[in-house]
Amino acid sequence: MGSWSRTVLILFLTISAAVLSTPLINKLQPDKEWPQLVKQPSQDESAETISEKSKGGLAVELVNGQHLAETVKKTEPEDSENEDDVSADIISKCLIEAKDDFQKVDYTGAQLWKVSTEKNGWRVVLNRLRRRNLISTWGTNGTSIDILVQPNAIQNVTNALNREKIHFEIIIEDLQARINQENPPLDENEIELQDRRGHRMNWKQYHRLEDIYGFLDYLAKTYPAIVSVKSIGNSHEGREIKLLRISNGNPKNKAVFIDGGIHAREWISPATVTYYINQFAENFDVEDDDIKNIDWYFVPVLNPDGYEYTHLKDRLWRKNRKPGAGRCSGVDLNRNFGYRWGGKGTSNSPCDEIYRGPRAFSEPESKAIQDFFKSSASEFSAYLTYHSYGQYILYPWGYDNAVPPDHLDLNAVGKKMATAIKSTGDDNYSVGSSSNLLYPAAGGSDDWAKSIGIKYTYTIELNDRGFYGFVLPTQYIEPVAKESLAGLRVLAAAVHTA
Ligand code: 0X9
Ligand code: ZN
Repeated sequence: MGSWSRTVLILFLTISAAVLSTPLINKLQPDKEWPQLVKQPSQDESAETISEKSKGGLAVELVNGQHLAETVKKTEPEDSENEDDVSADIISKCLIEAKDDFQKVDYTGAQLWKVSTEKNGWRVVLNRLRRRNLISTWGTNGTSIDILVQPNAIQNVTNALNREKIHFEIIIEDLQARINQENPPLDENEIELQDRRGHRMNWKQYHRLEDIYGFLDYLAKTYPAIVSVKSIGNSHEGREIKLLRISNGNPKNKAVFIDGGIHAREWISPATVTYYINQFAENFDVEDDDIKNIDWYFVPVLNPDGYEYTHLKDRLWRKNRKPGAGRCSGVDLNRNFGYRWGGKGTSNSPCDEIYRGPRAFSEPESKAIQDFFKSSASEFSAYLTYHSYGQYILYPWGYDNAVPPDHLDLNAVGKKMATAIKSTGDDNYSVGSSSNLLYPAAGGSDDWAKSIGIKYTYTIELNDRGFYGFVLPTQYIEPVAKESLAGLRVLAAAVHTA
């Protein structure tokens, strides 16, 4: 080919590429921009895994408008979450994410609003805003829903709500300011204390995975007669999924399984589960017989990659860290379990917060749980999975508005748990089936546990009480964990009488 024809060909290709990519770029409306990405010093750069820096690629993943998840109530028109297309908006968003490696997501100016859902149509309006990526939805109850509004969407969302006369109030003026205050570093005295204690956990702080795992290993070493730790699998990025067992070895014991941290940003969950572990292991001799005569299995951080990611990159990340092959990453582990997988309240779009993954148990983290139950000889009477927020004790089914045959037993025990919690702390937990009380959402670990025959299966949604959302300050760790432990004791008693 002559040099003239080559020049013409190159010119033609360049113009075609520009024309073809234009619609994608134009799709980015101003109100669909992502939160500002500002380089912030990582708390501990050295702790970042190689995969965070190079393997996964999309280290800063937004987020924007995708933050919850919380799906449509069954009375409302079907959302688009089950549709099979990944829109150009989302694709272009993912492309933008890809180049912003290494940076920490900054929520300066982002706000949390509590919006009334008293009238049926109001949720429909909110779902519309969410689908347009103007808001993301967080916790909900019967009368309101919390929404995260990015700074550049505040005006549009205000106008939309005012137009429909929907009531709302601002709960958090600046989310980044709250994030900055949430988990202050330890003072010198505490650091000295840690050294003497033999582990770093203190329930006055939210800890990194290394501290949590160090604590589990410490307990196994200190109390080998009753405590053992093993790894039940590895996450996408190769982190161990550690399981701790506490047992007096009585062959008649029933078993109880407890997990935490399925959702990365719900920090109060691993904090609470480790609090229980500490309570039982450190005081085993003087514990109630109900506690001593149960084989306890704890996985405090079922999503270790996501958990670390919330410490290092994006405080509000929910999913695991399944690499997205150049597109959005992460699977919602609580949509990936294998009972009625793929049903309501799930998405097949990798960019969604409630992405269910390509198939049931596609994720190493959920698969680890399945494998563990397959190989365990223990007889499990209860499965509790800890989340936040909203103070709920939820039992199956979650996949749709139906209840298992023994739902009255589950309801009765749940109510007793709520009463015990109320009289220990002061929180009112609501009890009911999760599809009924929250929203239908298939593929949850609770439904799967129930489906394999575990009687007392609950999702516990811990605090916030309405002021902090997922960003619950550290002074709440102890009260939340302590009152919820009262509920766990009721469960232990029920296991013995079942
Ligand atoms: O949506 C969830 O996965 C849970 N709520 S959260 O705000 N922590 O994300 C509720 C799960 C309830 N169980 C099922 N739907 N199976
Ligand atoms: Zn959750």
